[in-house]
Amino acid sequence: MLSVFVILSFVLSLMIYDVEVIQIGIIRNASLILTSNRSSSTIEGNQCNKCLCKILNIDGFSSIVSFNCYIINMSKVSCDLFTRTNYQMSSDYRMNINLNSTFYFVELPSITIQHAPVVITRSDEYPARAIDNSTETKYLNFGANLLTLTSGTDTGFYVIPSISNASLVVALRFATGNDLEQRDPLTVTLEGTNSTSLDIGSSWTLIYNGSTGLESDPGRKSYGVQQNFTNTIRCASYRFLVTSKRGIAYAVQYSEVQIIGFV
Ligand SMILES: [Ca+2]
Repeated sequence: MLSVFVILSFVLSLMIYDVEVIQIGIIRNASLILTSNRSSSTIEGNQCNKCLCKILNIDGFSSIVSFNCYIINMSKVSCDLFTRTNYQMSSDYRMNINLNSTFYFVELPSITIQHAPVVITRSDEYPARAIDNSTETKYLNFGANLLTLTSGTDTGFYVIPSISNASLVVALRFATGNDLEQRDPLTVTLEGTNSTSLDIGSSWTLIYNGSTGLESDPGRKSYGVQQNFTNTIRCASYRFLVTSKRGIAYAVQYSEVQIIGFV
């Protein structure tokens, strides 16, 4: 039987996770005290990122640049929200040690507030940019959005190849983004499924767990070494998750991913 060796083309599904608010930095176990003009908001939820959601859903609060997030109990946090005006009008800034608070600096994206829900658009570096056959475009994911070695890992995307519903993948190839080699993914998992449920309730089978072929930096907007592997599992859909990256950076990025195999 003649097998056709192809680079699979894809119908993109959707991203797994992406963060639109830029978290510039945090100071743990601390709270900032200003003498005047601060607004406080109590959020029902046990995570400080609920404060970010609250900010983005309040019209007129787009100038907020920092906040304290206090953990009240397991199910409730409280946030003090600070604007640039707060800093300009206050003559007293104090950073207090506070084991129940984390202090956040944030930069909000340009947002468009419609009736509902809030529509947030910031960049065109979404998952489809990893499979548009151009190294001029890239997919970038901040993940937890901290300046660490692991930020952006455990993110990825899933795809439904349009060329076949039972393809056999035997190789992959990654290409780097346009800047910041620290963001290059170094290792990745590739999983497959024949389920039609690709997010909640999905069930994935591991096909490959290893290098992206970018250990040796090929330069910007360039392909790494093709990674060949043995696989006998035919699948309808695939999922990539980045498991490590080259250096300390806010995000993971790559300009192209090719899944190579048989139909
Ligand atoms: Ca691309």
